[in-house]
Amino acid sequence: MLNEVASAVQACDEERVKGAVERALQANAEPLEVIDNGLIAGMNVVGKKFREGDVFVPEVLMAAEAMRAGMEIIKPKLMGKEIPTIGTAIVGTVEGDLHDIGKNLVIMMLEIGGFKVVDLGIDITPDQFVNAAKENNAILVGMSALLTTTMMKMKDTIDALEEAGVRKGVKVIIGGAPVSQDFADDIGADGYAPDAATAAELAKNLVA
Ligand code: B1M
Repeated sequence: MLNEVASAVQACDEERVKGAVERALQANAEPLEVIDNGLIAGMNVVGKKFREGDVFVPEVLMAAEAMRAGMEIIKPKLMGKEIPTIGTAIVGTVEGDLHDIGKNLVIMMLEIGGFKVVDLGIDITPDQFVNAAKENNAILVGMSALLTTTMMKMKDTIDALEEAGVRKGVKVIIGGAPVSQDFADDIGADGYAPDAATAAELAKNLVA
């Protein structure tokens, strides 16, 4: 059943994804399982084909849209009961980077975990992170990067937070395919998470 979700994402077929997700949930599949083993699994295949030059940007965007449509159905199932707000997190994709699918998953999991989340969007400069942290009185800054060419912007942002005198008041977490725990340690982030669910757990532990 989750294969059908994954294959519908690969086919870039939004309606088929919606139907397959609904059927999986009706059959009592765990929402997180549908995300990981259905939607993300499908996207990973598209990613591999993209890397190998078998599909191109338009197909990847259509697959991403199909995945998003599936996420919209799953989100309310994960939200469940009202959770008191832990505090505000600001989350964005770093400067020069337009990838937002992983970031959006992280935001969803942080919201489910009890954070109020301000989604800064994509291509966010260090100054924009700093201003948003101040304006929102944030306790957590989350940065996503998918490109080896943009990951150093995470360090620039941490430096900018430091220079603006807000670094001590926030915890900084990072994630995205090219980054790692070692990289997080090197640039002075408070934590790294390999996936969205782990990011929410890490964030909760850091601000506890
Ligand atoms: Co791009 N792209 N892309 N792309 N793209 C990659 C990243 C790439 C690995 C594909 C490849 O060729 N091998 C490659 C990067 C190579 C590198 O730097 N090492 C690449 C490239 C090169 C490019 C362009 C330069 C292509 C070009 O134009 N020639 C260009 C760059 C544009 C830019 O950003 N300036 C580009 C463009 C695009 C699209 C616009 C077509 C599209 C993005 C659409 C969108 O996001 N709205 C796209 C996509 C979709 C991908 C792939 C295929 C899939 C990424 C994705 O969404 N995965 C990707 C290949 C791949 O990763 N297999 C690829 C699903 C998502 C759920 O996973 O984002 O990893 P991910 O998020 C995970 C974890 O990483 C983690 O949690 C999520 C899962 O739970 N996580 C965090 C993410 N952020 C986190 C933050 C946290 C914690 C965890 O804390 C805050």
